[in-house]
Amino acid sequence: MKILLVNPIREGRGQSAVRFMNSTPLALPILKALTPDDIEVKIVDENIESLNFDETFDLVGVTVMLHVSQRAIEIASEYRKRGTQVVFGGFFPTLWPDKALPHVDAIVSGEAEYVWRDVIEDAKTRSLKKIYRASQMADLKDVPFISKDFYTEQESYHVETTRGCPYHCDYCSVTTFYGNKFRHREVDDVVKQVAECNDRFIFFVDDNITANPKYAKQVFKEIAPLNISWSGQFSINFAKDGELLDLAAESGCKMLFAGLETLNSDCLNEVGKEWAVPSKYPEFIQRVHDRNIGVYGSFMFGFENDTKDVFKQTLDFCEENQVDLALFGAMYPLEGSNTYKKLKEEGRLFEGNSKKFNGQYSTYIPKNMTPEELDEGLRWLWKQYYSKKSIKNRLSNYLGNGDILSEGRTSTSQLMIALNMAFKAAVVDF
Ligand code: B12
Ligand code: SF4
Repeated sequence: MKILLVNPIREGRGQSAVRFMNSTPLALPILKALTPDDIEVKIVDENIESLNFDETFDLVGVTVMLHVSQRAIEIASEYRKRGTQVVFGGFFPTLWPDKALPHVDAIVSGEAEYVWRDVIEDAKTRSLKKIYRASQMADLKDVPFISKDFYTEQESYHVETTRGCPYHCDYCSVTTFYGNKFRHREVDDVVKQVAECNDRFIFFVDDNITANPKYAKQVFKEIAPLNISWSGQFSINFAKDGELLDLAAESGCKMLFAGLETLNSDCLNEVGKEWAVPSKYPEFIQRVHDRNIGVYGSFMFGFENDTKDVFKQTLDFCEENQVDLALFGAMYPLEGSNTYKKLKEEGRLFEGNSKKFNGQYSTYIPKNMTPEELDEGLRWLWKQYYSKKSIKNRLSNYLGNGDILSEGRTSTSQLMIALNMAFKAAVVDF
């Protein structure tokens, strides 16, 4: 038997920038590791190589987020025309089964760990069921070990320590997908996985690697001797915990990604993220910087309380506080969220083109600006922020601090400069 696992290409602006961060999604190496050894498995990430539809497979598995769902459906159609069975997994088929099912032989709803082997067995006899759903959430002891051979030279390694998120923001689908139970891997398993990959940069895919500070501290202590460089996502509130930040830095943390979202508390209240406090951001950013860790801030635009001034205000904030790297996105309400329901009721939603649900386009009519103004404001902000002048100002600390010459481990300076350059190159086509 021969299986193909695919990550569909993400189309749209700025794709070249994020290859290093956008390694092949961890779901695909996990599926390969869950597959019995006597079955041949090929992984194709369409962001790096094209699919050859004439190569024959018995089963094709595709990992699908909403914004790549149109491409995933095209891929399914091509393979099914050739008689190949196709299964979708990930957020799109789980949250929108009715949209996925007409195009595939089967979907895996939720996690794969306890059902993937059943899919393979049924595919062998061409008797796939329509939906596979595990009766329980996976015990993270059962998440397989990933050999470093699964990743190519250009990619960072993806490792997970936890699954889920203890919060439930209105626009987000993580808690709907993974439920309210926040799960941890055994620290020893994390250490073993990190040790396997410690010759390369590691990206922890957790939604919030510090969500359980006690556990995170233990992980950081245990991986510190491995001399790695890593980055991960956290919520900025955790910057108040100095010990946590110290241990993160000692364990090789070079950059933390934080969903800062907006500088306006009313906007945060609007989407159920009232626990974030923008007035505290400057102090928190400074505390991260004090440990020589870069801050990658993510901002969203198009809230009900946003006006056209928001773009300039955000630029000023990022420059004043030397936010090292930033992601600027239009809010996109996902089906099932309160935000989606409200906009739909008010007739303000543009549905139909799922490719636009990737944060780079208006997907609804904002309250205090037109959709065109939102798109234009975003474009302006990207170009200003990744201009030579802004990069130089924001990264001036690193340019003179000597850690750029560090050998072995990737240094914070190297990382921040390389990523800013990559983003600068990408915004040319915005
Ligand atoms: C790490 C991460 C990233 C990383 C790395 C992305 C990458 N290429 O791997 C970065 C930061 C670069 C990123 C970028 C983006 N991301 Co992201 N990301 C995540 C995050 C936090 C974890 C993903 C992960 O690796 N989890 C661990 C793996 C093991 O879990 P999993 O993918 O769910 O896979 C399991 C099951 O779903 C299932 N499964 C998955 N695929 C398949 C396929 C088959 C065939 C089968 C059988 C089973 C199966 O089996 C797996 C094992 O149980 C998730 C949130 C989350 N908690 O899931 C968001 C998330 C996936 N991202 C999201 C988004 C929107 C984006 C961006 C568009 C953001 C932006 N505005 O730019 C980009 C797009 C990137 C792209 N290539 O298209 C959304 C997707 C929303 C949706 N409903 O479609 C999520 C859910 C976050 C959210 N807040 O809603 N992301
Ligand atoms: S946006 Fe972030 S903090 Fe909020 S529920 Fe989603 S993953 Fe959790």
